[in-house]
Amino acid sequence: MLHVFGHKSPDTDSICSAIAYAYLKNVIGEEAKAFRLGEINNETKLVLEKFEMDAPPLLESAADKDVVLVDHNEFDQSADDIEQANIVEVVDHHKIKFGWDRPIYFLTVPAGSTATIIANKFFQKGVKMPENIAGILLSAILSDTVIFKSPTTTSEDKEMARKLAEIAGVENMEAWGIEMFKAKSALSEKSARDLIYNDYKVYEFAGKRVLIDQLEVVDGEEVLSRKDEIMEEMKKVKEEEGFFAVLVLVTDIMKEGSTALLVADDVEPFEKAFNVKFENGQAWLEGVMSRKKQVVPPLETVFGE
Ligand SMILES: [Mn+2]
Repeated sequence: MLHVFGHKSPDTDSICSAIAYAYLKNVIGEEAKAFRLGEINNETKLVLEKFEMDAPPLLESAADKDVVLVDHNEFDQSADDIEQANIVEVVDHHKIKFGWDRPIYFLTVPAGSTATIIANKFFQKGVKMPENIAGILLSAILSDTVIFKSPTTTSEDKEMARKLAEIAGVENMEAWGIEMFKAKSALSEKSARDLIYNDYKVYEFAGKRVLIDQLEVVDGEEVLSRKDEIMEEMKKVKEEEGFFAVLVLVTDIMKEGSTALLVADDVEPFEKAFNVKFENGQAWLEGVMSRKKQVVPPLETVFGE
């Protein structure tokens, strides 16, 4: 049986793409089941409730299992024992950072979400899509593209979203998207540590490990009023894990930009990458909505990778 899962600290795209792809695999005669690599966030919870679907179970171990990776291709972001698994396929929309010692299916499309790629597979194969699958795939597209505001958005994302909305009976995509982001922004009850690990990924830039977390919010002030507490915790996380830096992006989807909070051994590469000055560990990054497209590439350039 194929074990289908997205990245750690799962977002809506990772969960919904895994569910939909496992469904498609079963329809075309390959036994498959969706899994998750961490807790479901508030936004994904709302999506699954709305379309009446269960969250996939937590994957205990990937070792010796046949696995399909969706929405990621970096081992750092995958199951801890991913290198003991038998990876048979990858479907992703991130930069390729993958090597394997056997031939596999590897599908990468520079789309705004993995859900766009999975939706397209249904249509290409002529597989009838249930309403709830269309609903969760649509939600994943809205989530990853920040309701089409992110510069990662492609015409294919919009085209797939339109088709999915029709099948799912979602009349106002924008309104549903904002409802989702409001659920995602409900962060007030979270501890500072949970905020840092809310939607984080660990990257390696020229051997330096950097944790980059993103909080997509409808109103940035709510989180930023807790700046001191969050920065204290960022320092602790950095020390405990031996990171070169911990960067928290508070992305304000209405103002269309991000406040960056940074604790680093050296701030200079970050200032250079984003062309800003950090004051008390804080800087405003105008227009920055996408970690993948606007944050990671300039850091890679500066760190010389
Ligand atoms: Mn994604």
